[in-house]
Amino acid sequence: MTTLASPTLARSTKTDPGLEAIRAKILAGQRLSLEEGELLYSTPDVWSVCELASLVRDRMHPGVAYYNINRHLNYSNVCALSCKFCEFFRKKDEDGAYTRDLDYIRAEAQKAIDSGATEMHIVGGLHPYLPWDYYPDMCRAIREVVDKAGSELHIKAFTAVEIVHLAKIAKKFKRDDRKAGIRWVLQELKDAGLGSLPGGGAEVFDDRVHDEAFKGKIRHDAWLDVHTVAHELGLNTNCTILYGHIEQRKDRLVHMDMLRRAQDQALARLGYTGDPDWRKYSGEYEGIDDNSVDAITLTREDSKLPHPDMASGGGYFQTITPLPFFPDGSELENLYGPSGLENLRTLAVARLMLDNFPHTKAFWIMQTLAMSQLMLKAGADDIDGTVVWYDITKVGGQTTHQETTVWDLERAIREAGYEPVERDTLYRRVEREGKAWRVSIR
Ligand code: V47
Repeated sequence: MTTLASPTLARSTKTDPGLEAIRAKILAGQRLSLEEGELLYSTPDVWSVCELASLVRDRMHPGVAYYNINRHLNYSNVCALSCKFCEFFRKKDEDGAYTRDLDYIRAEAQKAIDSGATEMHIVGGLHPYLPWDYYPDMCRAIREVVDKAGSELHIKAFTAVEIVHLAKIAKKFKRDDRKAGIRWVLQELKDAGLGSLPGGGAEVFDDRVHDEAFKGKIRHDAWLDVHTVAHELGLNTNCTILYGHIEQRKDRLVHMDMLRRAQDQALARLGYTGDPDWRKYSGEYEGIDDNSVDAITLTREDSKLPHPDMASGGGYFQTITPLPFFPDGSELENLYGPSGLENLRTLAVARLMLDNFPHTKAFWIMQTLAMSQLMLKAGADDIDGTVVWYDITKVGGQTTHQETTVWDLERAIREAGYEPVERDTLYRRVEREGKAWRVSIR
């Protein structure tokens, strides 16, 4: 005779008493150690992990969840690299390879404005032949269209990987002073209209995984350098973690750890003060070279979140977006990719470990809108936007046209129990009358 409940299910419905010490630290707004992160991953009590993440998320963003009206644009899928996890890239003369000219980009900017979008999110492959000028020209072309329309459109563009590539093709890259070339590129792009950096290209900050799955791409130190320089220039940035392929859960935790240390530094630069005593309760600390700044957490009820309109301006990480690996069409097609519960857990762990990140995003394109709804109760406060075109992953046989409506985004958020808030790229509330919009400062 078969029993109804499997042992695994029965176990997962129990509350794990081992999480109580972690709960106490979370309630006190204290930083969790890597060992505590490992417990969040190993406990069968995944629902308590989600509940703890939800508690933190609700403290930081009571009652609301964010979305935006945006368009993603991939200017070229031609890439000098051949990352094993990537299904997007093509070689220059391969079938399906494309590179958009500036007229195409102008037309996309016009369509974005016409649809009332507040953001264009632009990334591409590491094109071996496009000249440096193409990139600032692309930003300027968009700005011209926007100015002519008397409108506004935030350009969130170029991953850290592309920025280092641009420093090389602009002949500004020096091995002995990497940051100087990065600074030059970012300043030029900022002057041309770049508003912030997306979080792609981070993958997993681990050398073994790097060498096996995305050899040739920049390592974690260069990725972090790009974001640090962007912060120093007053640009806000975002970050991702690509999980569920050949990495270990421990690698994900180290990745999160490096990100929060980089954010400590960004926040300290903006005048936030940290907790000099955190190492006393955090145990042995590994994973990042620079321990010179104290831990700064933003998860207490009275924590003041960084905001683009504060006196010092921007210059910090806004959002962590965990990206679940999709094997289809990639060189790692033999792998399964993460399960639904692993997606929920990783989102929740990211919310709990990245205690100094204002936002946690469930990117609906990769998580599905249905799963993103659940993630709003597991730590996420943002589900990204209307998107329209997306070429990097095509979940469940989708085409590049992957669009959702404001109605669907708002419905998903409302059903999950939150008030939907339209935000701009910098998380300011948007006030809208049809296609016309402006940001309101709160
Ligand atoms: O960098 C590539 C990932 C990223 C696959 O900053 C894959 O707000 C899963 O970074 N399966 C690009 N993921 C997307 C990205 C992003 C998306 C939404 C919002 C933001 C943000 C950033 O997609 C790449 C890579 O890590 N990726 N191939 C794959 N097969």
